[in-house]
Amino acid sequence: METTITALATPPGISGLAVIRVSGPRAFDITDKIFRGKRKIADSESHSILYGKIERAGEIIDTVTASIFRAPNSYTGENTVEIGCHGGNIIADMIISALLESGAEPAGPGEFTRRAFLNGKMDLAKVEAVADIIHSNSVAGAQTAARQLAGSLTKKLDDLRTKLLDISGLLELELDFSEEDLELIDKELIKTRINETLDFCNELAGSLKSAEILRSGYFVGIAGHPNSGKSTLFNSMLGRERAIVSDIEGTTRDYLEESIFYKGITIKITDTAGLRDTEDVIEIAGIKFVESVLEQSNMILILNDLARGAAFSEPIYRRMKEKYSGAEIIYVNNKSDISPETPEGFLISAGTGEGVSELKDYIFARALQSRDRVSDVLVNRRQASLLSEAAGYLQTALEGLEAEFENEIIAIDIRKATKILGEITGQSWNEEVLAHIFGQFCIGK
Ligand SMILES: Nc1nc2c(ncn2[C@@H]2O[C@H](COP(=O)(O)OP(=O)(O)OP(=O)(O)O)[C@@H](O)[C@H]2O)c(=O)[nH]1
Ligand SMILES: [Mg+2]
Repeated sequence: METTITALATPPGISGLAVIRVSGPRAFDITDKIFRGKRKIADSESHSILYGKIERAGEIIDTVTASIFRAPNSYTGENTVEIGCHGGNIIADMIISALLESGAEPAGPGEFTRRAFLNGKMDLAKVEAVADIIHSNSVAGAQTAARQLAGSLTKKLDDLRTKLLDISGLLELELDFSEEDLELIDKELIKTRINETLDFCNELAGSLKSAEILRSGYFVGIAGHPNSGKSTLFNSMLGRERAIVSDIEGTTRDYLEESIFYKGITIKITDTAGLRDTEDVIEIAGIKFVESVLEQSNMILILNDLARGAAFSEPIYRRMKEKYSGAEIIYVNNKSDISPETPEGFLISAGTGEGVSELKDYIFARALQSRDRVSDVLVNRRQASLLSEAAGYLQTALEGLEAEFENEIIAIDIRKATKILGEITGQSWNEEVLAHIFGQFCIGK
């Protein structure tokens, strides 16, 4: 971390202001080479703001503010300058070029946050919360990530690790006295403690799906036979003519995805190509797409054309239930306006709009319920898989206790679980893990 890095911290494009970050041991003298103010940055106090001009090859580029943060009291833990300049496509680029000419290096994706982690300013659970806040698609998601950034997950994990370390310590302590045939520890208490941790790990790992809904939204796929009215329903739910509707079978060939943001949650609705046996190569390609869409759906609406009978799409419904067991599959009868039948369940007319708002309300209610499992921690895939792994070791430890294995053996499993929990916050880490985490960041963060 000998280098001094720089990048634009705000999104590129037209804006009132832009912020350029400079961080590293030479942040002050590199910025001083191009900054003209009343004082030098290097001579200024931490957490002060200087007003001045940026000069490059004798030309003034912009009038700016320079916010000064002295190590270790900055985001990265290094000397940092944040240059606030005018927005737009040109000015910030010119200032960054001037900084690069003066000895700074371009920052990689997430490199500021990576430095924050390596300097002990932030643990990995907090780093991941930063990514979540940036990418969050729901109000609740952003709030939960903010709590996580404030340390809620870190604190919980630290508590658990301490508990587990205590247990393995006790088990090993008893080992030292084993010659004397003393029963020093209460095995039942140990079991309870392990069980508590196990429950926590399982619960948190199990909240992954809810967390992903908070993070990216609730995915609803519309599937069914051609002409059942999928595109008509899609348009009706969006409230605008987005997809082409016609009475020709196979009108929709690709899939169309749109978002509705409602009551703080993003619902992503996808209209797909109708499912049928066909020779048309383009349609076959479209039907293949349908599968990839449905695979990631939280809910699948099987839209049935009631004019062809209420049971007409049941074979598709059964197939979907079998194939996508992780999703909620719902049978919806459409075209109520042209059929005298009144079957049970969802009955709508996508054409006239009858019943569509009830269906929409149901989808939102389910989306809200599905996030209930998230309390104050937003787990991601990496954390969930570590939690499951730790749970596996704890389960083995419990079984070992049950079978009255040697303390030594049980303590090994508990130590392994402890180490894995440490990987979540980054007490133990490797380059691969860091590359994976910071790869999801953008440049400038
Ligand atoms: N009467 C009536 N007609 C409808 C209703 N919904 C859709 N239609 C008609 O059914 C035909 C097919 O509608 P689409 O929405 O294109 O059907 P689709 O399921 O998207 O069809 P593909 O894209 O071919 O798979 C069109 O002529 C629509 O106007 C409805 O509720 N009532
Ligand atoms: Mg269609």
